[in-house]
Amino acid sequence: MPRCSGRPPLPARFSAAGILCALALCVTPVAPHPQCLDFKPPFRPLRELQFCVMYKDFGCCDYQKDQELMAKFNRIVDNFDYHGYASCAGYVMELLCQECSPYAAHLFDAEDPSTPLRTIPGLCPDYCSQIWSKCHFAIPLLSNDSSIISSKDNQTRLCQHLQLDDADYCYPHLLSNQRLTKDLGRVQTDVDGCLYLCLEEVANGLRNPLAMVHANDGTHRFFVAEQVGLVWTYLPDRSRLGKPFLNITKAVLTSSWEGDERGFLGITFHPKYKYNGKLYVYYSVEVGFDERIRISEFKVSSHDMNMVDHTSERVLLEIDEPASNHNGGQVLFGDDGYLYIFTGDGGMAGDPFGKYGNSQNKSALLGKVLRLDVDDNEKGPLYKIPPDNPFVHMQGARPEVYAYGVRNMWRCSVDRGDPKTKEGKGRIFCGDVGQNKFEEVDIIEKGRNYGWRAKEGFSCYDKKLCANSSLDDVLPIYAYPHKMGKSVTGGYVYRGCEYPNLNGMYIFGDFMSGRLMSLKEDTSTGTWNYNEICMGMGLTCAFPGLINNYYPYIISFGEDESGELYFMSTGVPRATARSGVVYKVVDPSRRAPPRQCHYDPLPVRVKSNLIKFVPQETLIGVDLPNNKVEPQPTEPSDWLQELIDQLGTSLTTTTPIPTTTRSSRSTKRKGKRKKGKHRTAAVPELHNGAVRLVNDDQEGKDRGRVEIYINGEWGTVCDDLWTIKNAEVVCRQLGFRYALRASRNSEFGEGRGLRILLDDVQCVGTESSLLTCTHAGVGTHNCAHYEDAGVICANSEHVVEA
Ligand SMILES: *[C@@H]1O[C@H](CO)[C@@H](O)[C@H](O)[C@H]1NC(C)=O
Ligand SMILES: *[C@@H]1O[C@H](CO)[C@@H](O)[C@H](O)[C@H]1NC(C)=O
Ligand SMILES: *[C@@H]1O[C@H](CO)[C@@H](O)[C@H](O)[C@H]1NC(C)=O
Ligand SMILES: *[C@@H]1O[C@H](CO)[C@@H](O)[C@H](O)[C@H]1NC(C)=O
Ligand SMILES: *[C@@H]1O[C@H](CO)[C@@H](O)[C@H](O)[C@H]1NC(C)=O
Ligand SMILES: [Ca+2]
Repeated sequence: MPRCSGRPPLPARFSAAGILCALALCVTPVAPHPQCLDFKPPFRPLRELQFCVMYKDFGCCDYQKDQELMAKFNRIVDNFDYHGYASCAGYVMELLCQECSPYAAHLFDAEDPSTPLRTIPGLCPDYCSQIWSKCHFAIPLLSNDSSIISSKDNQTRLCQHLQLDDADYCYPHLLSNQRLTKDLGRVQTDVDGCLYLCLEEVANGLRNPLAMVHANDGTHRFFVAEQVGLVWTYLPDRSRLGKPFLNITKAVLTSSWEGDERGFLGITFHPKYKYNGKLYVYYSVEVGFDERIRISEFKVSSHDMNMVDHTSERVLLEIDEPASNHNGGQVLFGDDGYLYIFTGDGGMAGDPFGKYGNSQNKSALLGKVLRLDVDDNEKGPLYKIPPDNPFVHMQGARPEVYAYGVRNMWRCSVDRGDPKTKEGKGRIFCGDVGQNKFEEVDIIEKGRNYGWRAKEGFSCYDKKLCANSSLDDVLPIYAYPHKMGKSVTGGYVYRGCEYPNLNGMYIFGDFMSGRLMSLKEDTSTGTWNYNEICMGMGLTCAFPGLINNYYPYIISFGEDESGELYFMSTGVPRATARSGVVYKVVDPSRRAPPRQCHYDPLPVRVKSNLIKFVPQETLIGVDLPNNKVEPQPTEPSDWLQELIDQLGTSLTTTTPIPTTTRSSRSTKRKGKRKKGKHRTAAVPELHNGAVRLVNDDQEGKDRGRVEIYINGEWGTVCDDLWTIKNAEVVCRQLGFRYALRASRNSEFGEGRGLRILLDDVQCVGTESSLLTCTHAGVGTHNCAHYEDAGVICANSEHVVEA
């Protein structure tokens, strides 16, 4: 039977679930699927939980949610007499706390959109009968589901309602189910230790995207370079500016043939870019009949922060390229503030130039890591030699040389270091492409020899040079043979905030085999342990927006400003083919606790049109629950939208609202619903801009979270600068005369499951709805649900707050 893994031989796409599985030729094993009610992976709470302590180490509740559950518990048990409390309070607590279970989505049927979200988690029959005998009187306090309440006096019926189809997952059996609890929170693997990760599509339609960089200026923009010589600006919401940041297509030498290694190859921003506007690029050019590589400095335009001043180019360095391959191409700044340049050995095969090749020849700039000081270069030379460059005093050696013996380093990166301890900070990792046997990963150290052409990986290539005792080379931290891949693409040590499991993992790939790989240092021995990376199987990647497949030609890796990891690959490795995609790497087994990874990007002044990002790739090979029910989803993302709609309506418990804007299922997006199901009640037509107040505490209809109806959907308003003027508009719209408070930071709960539709709302106070106030644009936001806005309205100025 074929194995369901993403191993080569090359399919058009890579996926663990694989094409074979999609054709149902092999059975997808059921992988445990921890998932929270907000459809995200579970996490370790930042602050210790007080109530649902069984989920204090790992689960779906942060401190705030835990406090809410405790308050709910207290409200329920207030109704109990002494005996009721003694027999039932423990059960009530257990039932409430299942919202914090790492399997909450499963327990509450959120994963299966063909059934409504449960109000009480799925229970195992034996436990259900205990509950029934000890606390059936409490059922109406726990659920408003009429069919549950009507069966509360009949144990058989009640427990039938509460049971889960999948007996493995029912509460409390799942707690003792080894398969479900083992390694919970760790990256899942297949039997061979291949790590199950997932991806998120971030940008597409790119022509051989070979660098993704950020300016480290607080804007959280990212820039993607195409081999033809274009660099595009993307905003944090992934929309792309219509005009390129840089366009040097005219100067760049490349061609449309597959595998041409020439072109625009590297870009990096000066560490002080925010203050000096400088950036550096590396590209191929033709000068007369010579092919060269050129390293230039540019400056950003003084009147458009999203465009380079194309007249500002200053050429730092040009190096003749004796052949069209092995052009190196990385430029980056080290932690020391110097510019590092990674050249190739000059090309052909076996580094044939000169007596023992370019790489071992310290008088040649090819086959090297160079280091330059480009600061204060307004007057005098464009660069200086850092005084501690290793060969400044060596006769005949080029003083720019920092390390040598490299063949064709393709993609290098600087380790940001452990977020807490800073361990590893400043190390430079590179993938060095091999000749015909081995690919290697190196850590670059000053003055050292990386072996080529004496060695390829750990093995000798030029036997004579290899035997020379003066070689004194640094061995790779990892090398792999050509049956695993034929062209390494160096990656990054993951140091982002969102996926704590990946911290310290060096993630890289292979251009030819499409393999994704990882290395993790065992700090006690200094050795690097290898694990392949697969795409998650079965439901592993079944989270909103995630996919489990990618194009196989892995060209490059990148980090965004906050340190999250991305890679770029294409289906057709030609500088003219628009089939390149940028993917974000995602760990579906665990995320950082909510709020930990929050940042506020600095504003970007946009002077060209914005092109909204439209993802094109989908999750493949996954049999989603509603496929069983009806085989014709109109769009692949249909089930998700349904799920989100459904969760949205059930979470926003219907608060009576003093106008026509009543919460109802008829507010679903048009066309997204399937016929026959979920009959909709007749309600007055909703118009854009209608608002409702949603208040999880049921305190009164004069206060609550503001939810707004726009283009067929309800969403939240999320704004850290929410003002009383805005509140006035909302309150008046709802028939109140005054706004007493503009509440921020989800005082009335988070509108989880709904989209954030408005941000940066600024009203004068007299507008007819929030839509007519200035705002960031429907659906455009840089906030999260914990900033959801609310209001307290009143008909008298003097109402005292409850
Ligand atoms: C059920 O609805 C009532 C009235 O709307 C509300 O007071 C109560 O808190 C709800 N109970 C649950 C368990 O949701
Ligand atoms: C309880 O419910 C079951 C299943 O719906 C039904 O067969 C049974 O007759 C009911 N028992 C009573 C006492 O109503
Ligand atoms: C880039 O510049 C060239 C001229 O040098 C022009 O023909 C081309 O349209 C430009 N491309 C973009 C995307 O602006
Ligand atoms: C080393 O490289 C320099 C510059 O390309 C060249 O002039 C010299 O001949 C080379 N030396 C040897 C020993 O090949
Ligand atoms: C070993 O390498 C050194 C320096 O590159 C060179 O001077 C010497 O001749 C080499 N020895 C042999 C035996 O090749
Ligand atoms: Ca080497």
